[in-house]
Amino acid sequence: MEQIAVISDVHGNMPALEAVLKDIKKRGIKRIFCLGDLVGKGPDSSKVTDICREKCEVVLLGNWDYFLADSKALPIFQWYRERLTQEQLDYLFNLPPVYNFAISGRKVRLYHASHIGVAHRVHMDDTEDRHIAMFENTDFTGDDFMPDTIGYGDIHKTFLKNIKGKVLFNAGSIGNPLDEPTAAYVIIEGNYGDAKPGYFAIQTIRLPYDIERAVKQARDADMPDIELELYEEELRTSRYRRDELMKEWLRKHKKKE
Ligand SMILES: [Mn+2]
Repeated sequence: MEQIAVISDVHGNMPALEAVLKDIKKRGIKRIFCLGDLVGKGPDSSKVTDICREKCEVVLLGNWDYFLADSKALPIFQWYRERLTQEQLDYLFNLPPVYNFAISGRKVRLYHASHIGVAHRVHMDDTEDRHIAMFENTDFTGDDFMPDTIGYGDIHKTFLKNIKGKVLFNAGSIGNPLDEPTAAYVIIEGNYGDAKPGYFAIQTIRLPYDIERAVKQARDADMPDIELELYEEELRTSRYRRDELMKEWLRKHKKKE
């Protein structure tokens, strides 16, 4: 039997990633799969990219990894782009979208956001139809595998749901959790690669980490004001306010002009 760590949405937050990697090491877990969104939001996209690349056996494409690789990204995102080398941007842009594997007779599929693509969001409280659709094969997922278990990230909230005999879980977020202000990741246990039914477990881990150190690193990095404000508030409260604060910020800056 083996343990696999499934991590997601690190978003340039080094103190949170360090806390999780320390926990994974302490447990003697050798295999780490990452569901994408290594970059953006926090100040350390470059370091996080290098570390995930080195430590993770699988790294999948997230929406931020994809969008930041675009040279025509919105001006507010250029700050993040400038902190990555062209080689890192190419690496991020070319990450695979999906990873399929067998474990204790289960067929597990991992991706960042959904079966449609990295920018198609499915929430925890969406309808059962929307959840069951996540098991379907599409151009994005390929059609050579029929999953009975789906693991994803993107929404920064952990959950596990049994639905029509299938399992849907979310690994949450390491660097920008939006359910409680602790780093989250998931451990899967079973016989990796084995098509024969056997013991299987999915466990969510929550870890407190030094949020004030993460905030200080963001301040020292001279992030754009609005990004810093969002980052600080989300780390401390785990409340999602990007849409709301963006509107407020745009209003304020229009007045000044
Ligand atoms: Mn994300």
